[in-house]
Amino acid sequence: MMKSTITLIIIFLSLNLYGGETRSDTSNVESMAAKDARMEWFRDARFGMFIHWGIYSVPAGEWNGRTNHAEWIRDTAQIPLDTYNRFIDQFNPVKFDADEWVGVAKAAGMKYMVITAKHHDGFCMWPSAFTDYDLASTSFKRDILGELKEACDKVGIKFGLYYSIMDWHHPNYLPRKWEQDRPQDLVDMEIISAYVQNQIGELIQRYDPAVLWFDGEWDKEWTREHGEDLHRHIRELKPDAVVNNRVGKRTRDLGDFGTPEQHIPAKGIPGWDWETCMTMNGQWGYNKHDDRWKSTEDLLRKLVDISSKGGNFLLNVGPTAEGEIPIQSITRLKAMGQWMQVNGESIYGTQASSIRPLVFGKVTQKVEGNDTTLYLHVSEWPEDGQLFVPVMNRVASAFLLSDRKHVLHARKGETGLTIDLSGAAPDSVDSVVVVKLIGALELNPLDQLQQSEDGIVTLPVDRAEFGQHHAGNLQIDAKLKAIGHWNHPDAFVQWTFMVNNPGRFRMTTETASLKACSIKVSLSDQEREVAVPPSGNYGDFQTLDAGVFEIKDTGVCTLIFKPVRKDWSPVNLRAVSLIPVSGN
Ligand code: H79
Repeated sequence: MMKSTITLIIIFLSLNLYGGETRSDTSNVESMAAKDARMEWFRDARFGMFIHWGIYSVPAGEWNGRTNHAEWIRDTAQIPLDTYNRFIDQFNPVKFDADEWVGVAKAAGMKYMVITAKHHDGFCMWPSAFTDYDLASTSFKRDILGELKEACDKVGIKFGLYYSIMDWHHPNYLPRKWEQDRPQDLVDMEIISAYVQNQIGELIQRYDPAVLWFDGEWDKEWTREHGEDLHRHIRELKPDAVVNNRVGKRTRDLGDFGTPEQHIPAKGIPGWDWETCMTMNGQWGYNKHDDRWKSTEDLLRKLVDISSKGGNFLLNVGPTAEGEIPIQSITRLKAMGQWMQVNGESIYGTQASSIRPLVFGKVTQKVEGNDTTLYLHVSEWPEDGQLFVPVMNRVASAFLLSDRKHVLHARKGETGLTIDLSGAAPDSVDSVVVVKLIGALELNPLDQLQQSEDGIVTLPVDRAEFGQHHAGNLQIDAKLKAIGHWNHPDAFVQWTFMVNNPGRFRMTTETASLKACSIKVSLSDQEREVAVPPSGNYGDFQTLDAGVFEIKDTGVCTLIFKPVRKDWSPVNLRAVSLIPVSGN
């Protein structure tokens, strides 16, 4: 009697809590349960296709002899409106076949698609009631978005729309600095806000999009309040639409998910949904000269890296003005699909794993009931056949995902599990080993990087975490025992470790590089630029003294090495040491 009264009170209290969270006056605040329900498919999906297609596809990246343009071409080549508008007449994608595009996404293992309904140029890829600057003014009289939506529905792919708030055609949006066509004194963000809401309403009504992917929100004239109004409007019209954070000002409290562009955060975005969007070559829109294609291997590793950090991968294609997805994209997506066919279970519906960086590759996981399944993505198949994970659980079973009958023996040691792989890698890029654990994941508490008794902190390369950029793939060079392929200044390296004896430390590392450049070193609250002198050769290492840093408190500490953008040239990096400075 007593017990059930308490239970009732608890139920009542928690109901009341939910009630309190879903206040109707601020529709942005909702219960966790409602958000979870809306996000379920998105969290399971993990892999989607981004499509950048518009009248900017017509010039194919080339203008007046320069070949590095794409969807920004009206701005980057400073093309006057009436010149740009000639592309409208030339846009006639007779080869467009919605089923074919959707088939490519499906075969790749992608679960959703997001296509540019309107990019920054303002041209609308559907017949809009709110402007003539739209598909209806081309000679192509078909409903492109409608055909794609229908094709997606047929095969169970979620259909989403990209919409740029920035608009280089609307007379009331801000003109570009160089622009003569639209005068500054017509700028009126209330008109823009209404236009955006009208068009989003129209898109929802016509195409019922599962995702609304905003962009071009960064001009300060688009305010948080505009974003809130738009968001509320969407919630009223389509409560289950998944909306990205660029609806407002990229904050965590407006929109459903974060949108790292062209990079993969070092630790994902803990406590929030996120999606990395990325190009397959260098550009979003079609550019016939762009041959900076990422390899299938690189793309697969990025998909796995993103999954292991709890995010989605929205991988871009830029079709031609005729309506064809470039063959280079198709071959890569096909190969990714073949891998997904075998290994999809280790990607879809998985969660980030809290296991620290491991030499062999990445880890994804699933929790089913009380038990945990680990998916070990082995990209460096160990020569001795021994795979170590610092996990203390008992093992129910272990096997290769490519051959479930291939049972693997797992040994429980003092510091974790060792799995006996015996045999060759089933996949040269990423072989998945499934380990079914009993109970919730138990990490080895002593496994964290620690200060030694003499106060020294050693941060080995194989325990570094990487913040990856699209144009590169930081990785450990096994021969040099160093971090290499640091090609892009937006890629960075970090370590987290435990400090029990704080104080002042001299930081040293070893570097090898061809040209002088600088690294920004951040430790606790201190940040400093450290000059890296060239060593002359990527294999010749020299000691770099990064100076003295102070760690004030005991606890977990993060050290970050970020390139200084100016004059960046790749640096190979070896273990970092923090040595206590005497006289502490
Ligand atoms: O739609 C894609 C990009 O067009 C858009 N977001 C993705 C999803 C985007 N807009 N702005 N940015 C990305 C970042 C700005 C890049 C710029 Fe540039 C640097 C604008 C001008 C210089 C890149 C290089 C675009 C034109 C030249």
